[in-house]
Amino acid sequence: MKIQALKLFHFPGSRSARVRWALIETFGDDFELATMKLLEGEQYAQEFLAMNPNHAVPVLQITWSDGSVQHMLESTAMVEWLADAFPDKQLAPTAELSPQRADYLQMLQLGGNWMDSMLWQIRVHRDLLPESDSDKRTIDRAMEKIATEVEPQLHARLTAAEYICGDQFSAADIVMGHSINWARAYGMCQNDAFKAYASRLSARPAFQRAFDDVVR
Ligand SMILES: N[C@@H](CCC(=O)N[C@@H](CS)C(=O)NCC(=O)O)C(=O)O
Repeated sequence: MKIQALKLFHFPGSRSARVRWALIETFGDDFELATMKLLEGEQYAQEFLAMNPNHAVPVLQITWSDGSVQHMLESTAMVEWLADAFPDKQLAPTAELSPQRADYLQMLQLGGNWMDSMLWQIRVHRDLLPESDSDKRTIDRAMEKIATEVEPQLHARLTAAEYICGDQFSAADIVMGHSINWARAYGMCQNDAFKAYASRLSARPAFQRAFDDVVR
């Protein structure tokens, strides 16, 4: 089936920026962007909860050519779906029995799941919970785990090659690049290999457009 229209529910710099980046890399600019007022609680409006009971961005509203409307959730699934749906953009190894495909999915999930869940713990306890509920030990544990267990794996890859799965940019870099930049904002992943990787990613025009609404 063909896509008639796409609308991305978004918040600047958040996980929806991964999807905005992947959309620009694959589909182009012809989609609607709805920026949510998360800090004012707009994600709890009944209309939004009907699309995403998890009250979170991104939501990708897909209007199909037969007029049906679908609401897709989960940023990592969206990035993976777009990369597979636009094979001419060469953002993913073909879905077949190959070491490249296995490695690509591993790194996409390591960034979008394993690392993301630890970064989210840090975000919640550092920035979102009231002081009385926040737990410094949770922050310390997650930071320690990323620094001692995850960073060395990523560092080894980024010193051996330009991108996370070798010398070609892939959708795994969209998810992993976002998580690494997130970790960098918390003071992790600071050395030269990570710095050079972040510069390579931010030189991409699609990256620049995807993050053009982030207030620094
Ligand atoms: N696993 C989800 C997580 C989505 C998520 O937590 N989004 C955050 C922004 S990065 C959000 O909208 N939070 C608002 C809330 O939880 O109320 C995904 O990757 O799409």
